Amino acid sequence: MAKSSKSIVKGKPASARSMTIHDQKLSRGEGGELHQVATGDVPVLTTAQGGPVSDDQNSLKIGPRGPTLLEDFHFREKIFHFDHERIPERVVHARGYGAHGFFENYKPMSKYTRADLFQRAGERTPAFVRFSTVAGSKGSFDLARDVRGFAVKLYTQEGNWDIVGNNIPVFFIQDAIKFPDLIHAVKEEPDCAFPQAQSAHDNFWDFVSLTPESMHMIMWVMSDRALPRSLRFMEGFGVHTFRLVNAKNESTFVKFHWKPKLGLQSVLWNEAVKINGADPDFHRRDLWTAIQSGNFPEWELQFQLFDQAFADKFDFDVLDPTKLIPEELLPPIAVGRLVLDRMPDNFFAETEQVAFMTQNVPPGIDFSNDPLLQGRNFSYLDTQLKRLGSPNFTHIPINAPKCPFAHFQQDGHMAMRNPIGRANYQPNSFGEGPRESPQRGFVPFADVEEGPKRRLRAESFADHYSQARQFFISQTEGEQDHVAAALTSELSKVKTPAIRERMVAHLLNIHRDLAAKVGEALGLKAMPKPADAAVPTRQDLDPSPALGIVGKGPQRFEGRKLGILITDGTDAPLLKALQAAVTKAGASFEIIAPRIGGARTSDGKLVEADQRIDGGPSVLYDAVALLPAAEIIDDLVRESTARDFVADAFAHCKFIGHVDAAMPLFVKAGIGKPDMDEGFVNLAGAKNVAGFIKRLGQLRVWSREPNVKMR
Ligand code: HDE
Repeated sequence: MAKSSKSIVKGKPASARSMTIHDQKLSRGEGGELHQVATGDVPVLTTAQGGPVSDDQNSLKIGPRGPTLLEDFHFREKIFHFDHERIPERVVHARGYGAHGFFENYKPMSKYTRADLFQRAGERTPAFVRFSTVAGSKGSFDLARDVRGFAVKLYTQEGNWDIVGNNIPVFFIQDAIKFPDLIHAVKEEPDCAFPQAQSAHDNFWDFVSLTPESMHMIMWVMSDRALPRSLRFMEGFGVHTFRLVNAKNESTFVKFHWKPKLGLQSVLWNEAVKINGADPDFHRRDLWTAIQSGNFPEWELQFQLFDQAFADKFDFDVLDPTKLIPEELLPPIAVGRLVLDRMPDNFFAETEQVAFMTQNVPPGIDFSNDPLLQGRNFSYLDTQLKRLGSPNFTHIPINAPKCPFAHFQQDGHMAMRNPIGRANYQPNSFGEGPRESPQRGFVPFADVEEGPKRRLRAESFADHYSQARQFFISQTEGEQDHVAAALTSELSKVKTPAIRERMVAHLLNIHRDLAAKVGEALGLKAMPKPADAAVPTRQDLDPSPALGIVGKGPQRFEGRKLGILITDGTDAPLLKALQAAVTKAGASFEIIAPRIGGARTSDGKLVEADQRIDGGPSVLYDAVALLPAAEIIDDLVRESTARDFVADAFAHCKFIGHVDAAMPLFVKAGIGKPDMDEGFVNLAGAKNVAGFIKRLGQLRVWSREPNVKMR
């Protein structure tokens, strides 16, 4: 083969051709490649063994064109390490994002629990939280219709306590033995390996339509709860019934709730689909930005406390994780607050390697017999060995307790903490090492259990529809429409007609109107018979307003984001007034302009843009303000992304602040004068700006929804 003339090294020696970029001295090698050479205080690059490296641009070769030599230990080590950078992603909840913070206890809870973190008012316990989606892989998008994981690790003085919860208070299944089936069904189908991060396919709906116990959870995942606007605007739930145990060994049942200080908020499905394209990292970027800018998200921990006598009043079983206790019947009490105030230094080291385990409980917290929880207590330890590769995963700083600890466990892969001294066992007669403590140690609550050993589902777990119905009737009309639309859209992706029908048969047991709406939207030729129900649906359960989102809106724009579209010539005083008012409301804004370099406003100053208009569609904002200059508007209406910006904001029921000059853009986006409802606010004048900000607290113009028919 002829030698390419390019491969023959010509040129002057490296030293003759040096340059400086960003204060870094760079020099060119003989082949023209750039070298960054350590000078002054810059550390010298080394191998993992500590050996200084002379050249990190070229592998060792015979002559300039090879072959490469096996002897090149630096190359071999670098590639070897790279080849092993990945660890298995979580089998569920693979995509997640974590943050550090603290839990602050409001008042002593010693009446109910001896757990140390609840004994003193104002005491802070370090915390790490990881939020996640369930079905998608690590690289999937944030706005999947899915349950969100809400896993909290509290580094208490009596060991780590993990509350490994979700943003939905119930679950799909009642017994842990069904978990692999559920997850196989929802994840991508094994032959074609799609769809990614979506339940809208035959396998999932086949499984759930054959599993009536999942119907309550289906109502939740088809509701707006499965499309949170931000991880900061979600509730969290421990799901199972747990126990609190006090110093007298008395037990109280408890359900854990996390309530976001900024209130709940979700996005519409059409919005979610577009956000996933515009910014697949929408949720993690939001959390990162909030924490980095000092707006620390906060949740209140609340307990629903009850005893056996209270539990016995219900037809359902408090051990059944497909049921909840309505907050109106048992108001949760506030216990403390969780604040997230620091992002991890390194995503892999902390968020990826954090190992949550339901069985991590301190003395004073205990389990119930919920069969799902019992199964989880087995699964989480097992999964850590698979993912982190060694029983020493507690040696990784994110998983290590922050209280003193001592045991005789030793050796194994990557052991970092090795026992010192002679006795690595106990009892020993050398007086070495730790000893058990009947007083301080964890003593399981001594519940009395008896009964035949059988594979059985309790009859008290048999009502699968009553709480599903209660959830549905607790939603506003608009939210009910969203549930119907989500079911229609998911089932429309199901290819097997029998599965669609089977689902509608279940819906008939939940709510006839819902079933009728979905049946019609699917184009069913005839309505099926209602599914066989082990227990008839209770029609007498009252709506529980706590289960909705819109009805308990925060009535403030704090923590939300306004998108402000500007052009050259935008009214500078108006822009400044708007920016100041948004900031004062505790919210943020982004400037969107036709060019990323920014726009020159009416005062001749250049205002930098955060987004070019095609990269900052209105789906990324909670509300928008359109401040184009009249001279530019003809150019702007010709840009389809500008028209989409407005059309989407309208269709997604967002508040739209504007100047008169924006009118042609509305017309081009198909929004006529009669469509301009109370969500349109003319911003001319400072008073109007204040009025606009006040209205933004409603978050959306829900009264517009029936007119836009956005499904
Ligand atoms: Fe999980 N779950 N799960 N789960 N789960 C895992 O543990 C499992 C369940 C939840 O951010 C895995 O470390 C079984 C309910 C969260 O790292 C695994 C069953 C709830 C996270 C596992 C359940 C959850 C997980 C995968 C049925 C809400 C992410 C990787 C009995 C109350 C934690 C890992 C994080 C993760 C098993 C059901 C929440 C395989 C067997 C119910 C938030 O161990």
